[in-house]
Formats: sequence, C-alpha cells, structure tokens
Amino acid sequence: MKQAWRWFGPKDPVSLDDIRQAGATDIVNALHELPPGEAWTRRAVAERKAIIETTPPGRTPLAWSVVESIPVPDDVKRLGRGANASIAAWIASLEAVAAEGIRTVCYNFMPIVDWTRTDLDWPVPSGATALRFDNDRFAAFDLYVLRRPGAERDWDEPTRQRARRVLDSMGTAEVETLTRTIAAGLPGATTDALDLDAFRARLAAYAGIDAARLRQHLIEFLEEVAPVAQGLGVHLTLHPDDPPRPLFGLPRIASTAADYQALFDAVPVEANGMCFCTGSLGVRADNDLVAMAEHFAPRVWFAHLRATKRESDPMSFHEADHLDGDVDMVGVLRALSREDRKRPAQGKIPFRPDHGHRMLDDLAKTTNPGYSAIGRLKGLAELRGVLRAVETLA
Ligand code: DNO
Repeated sequence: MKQAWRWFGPKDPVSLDDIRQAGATDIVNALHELPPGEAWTRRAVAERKAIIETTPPGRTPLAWSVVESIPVPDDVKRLGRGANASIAAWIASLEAVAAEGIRTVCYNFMPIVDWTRTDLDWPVPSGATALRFDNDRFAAFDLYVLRRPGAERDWDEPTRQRARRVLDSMGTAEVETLTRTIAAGLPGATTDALDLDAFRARLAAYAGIDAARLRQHLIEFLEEVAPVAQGLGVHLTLHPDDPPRPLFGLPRIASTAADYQALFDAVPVEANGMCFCTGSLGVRADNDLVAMAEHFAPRVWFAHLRATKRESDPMSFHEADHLDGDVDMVGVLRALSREDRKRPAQGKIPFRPDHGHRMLDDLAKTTNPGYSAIGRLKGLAELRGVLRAVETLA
C-alpha cells in the first residue's frame, strides 16, 4: 500500500518537507481554489503537479497520485443526467487529470453539505483537541438556527428538549461559529459555502428528492463518467457519507454495504470504485468494516484511515486516536493489504492517515481542522506499524 498525505496546496501550513518527514510518499491534492463546476485545465493541473513533484536536490521525491476531489456540482445531485453541462465540465476535469498521469480520483455525492462536524477543537483528556459530531448541537442548529421547515418531525421530543437547552447555553459568537462550521463547510469540502438564507433555498430545491431518486442520479452520473474514466485508465473512488446517515431530511446513499453494492451492480465497469473511509463508515454500528473491506477489496482504490468513537449517545461521535476508535483497524488493514499484495505495482492502494488530533506545537498554530501535521504524523506512524506487522505475518 502507498503511504499518502492530503495536502491542500501551496497555502497549506503543512509543507511538502513536513510530509516527507512524516514518511509519506504520495500526495492527495485538488485544485481547491476552483469552485465546484468549473472545468480544470490540463495546464492548471500540470502547474500543481510541478510544484509537488519538482524535488529539491537531495530530497525524497513525492508523487501526486490521487485527486481528492473533483467536486460534483449540486445540480448533478438534483437532476442526474439532466445536468449535462456540469457533467461535461466534470469529464473535462477528469481528462485534464488523466493527461497528467494521475490515476485515482475521489468524489462524493452528499447533498448540500459535505463532511459535517459540530466541534472542531473538542478537548480530549491528553490535552489535544479532536473533531466531534454532537447530535444535540447538530439538532439545535437544524431546529432553532436554520429553522428548517419540517425539522420538528425529524427529531423526537427528548432530543428537541435537549437541543433547546444546548441552544440556550450558547452565546451569539458560539452560534455563529456553529453555523459557519456546518453551513460554510470544512477544509476540502466539495459543496458551496452557504449562509442561512442560501442554505434554506438550496433545501427547497431538493423537495421531492428521496433516496431512490438521489441514487438514480448517482447511477446516471456514473453511467456518463465511469466509461470515460475506464478509457482513460483512471479509477473513480466514491467517498462514503460523513456521517453515514441522512442530514437535514436529505437522503444519503453511500453509507452502507448495500448502498455501494447497488452502485457496483448498476455500473459494473472496473473504474467505478470506492474510497474506503473507516472513519465515516465506522460511525454506524451496523457497518461491519472488516467484512466490507474483504467484500469490496477489488473495488477499493483509495483508503482514508481514521477511527471514530461513538459516545454514550450513540448518535454522537468524536475522532479517537487512529487505532483506538470503534473500527477494527488491524482487521481492515489485513483485508486491504491482502488485496494490495495481489496487485501489480501500478495498482497499489494509496491510503492516507485521515484527520488527527491537534496536539503539541500545532495547538499554537493556525491549522486546517482535522489536518494539522503532528496528529496525522502520529496516525501515519501507528498505521505504518500495523501495516508492517500485518505484511510480515501474512
Ligand atoms: C474530510 C474528507 C472529505 C472528503 C470528500 C471526498 O476530511 O474526507 O472532505 O475529501 O468528501 O469527496
């Protein structure tokens, strides 16, 4: 497996040398500065590639091997094949990436909001801070800040009462922070940053889109893009929903084994692949991650490895140390590395240590939430150790 690292580009406070010192060899990057729906040019991809792959004398080379993500614009999720201009632009970006020799592309199909948390600096007992999804805080936002029509129906009475108390305990600044955290998106988000009015308008545009419709739209999108990817020699990897359940009354359709199976059955071409994200999938107690890794191994072309831990309210979770959440990380790595050993050199699975606690010197620095250097370096070191052991014992 290839040890990779997400880098947000030249403005990332984590440098390419930091990544070398963490021991990663492969870079995960995207043209984050471009809005969803804008076609990437080959020239822009080549410029970024030159920044990543021009190695100063004496330094370890790095390879840009994964694009995460080419954002899927909102209209594709609402209209499916009907969003033909957006799909054409997505394919143009894919072609630009392939022309520069990058063979793995990650994307997701979450409506309106990409990955979602309520707390970005939640103190853990070591003195570090973690990302967290607190279900009551999320309900407080949905019910009393966004005031989403119909939200009352989606939350039971005890949750509504707790959410009310949570809201009453927050000052204006905290409500603003929570709003920004949820509606404006987190680093690497592929959805548009929205204020509350724009958020409500977007929600209204999803009226009538249930899980079956959204799944159909994803299948239509894949029917258009996956054969092109196949021809270009690129694997598409669908990132799971994070968290893997409906939010804001909107369907999510990449949360379970059955969800993925439906997509692979509908569009069997090999280019239709999966990003195996243990942290996202592991939030659901009914996802058996080792069984999923074994079953879907031939479809896995990229992995995000991190561990979430469900709390006393099992709808809430925080990000634990990489080996200490609910996921059986050793079991998952055993399954993925077994697959990896069967593959030729160009098919090796890149994985990145996903997220990490903010700790040590990073507590005093400006960092991208979840993407500080030291917490990920620690995560990668732990994962590398497991991998070495699993490979040695195989
Ligand atoms: C969060 C990430 C997401 C992910 C996209 C994939 O840390 O896993 O931003 O990159 O949802 O398209």
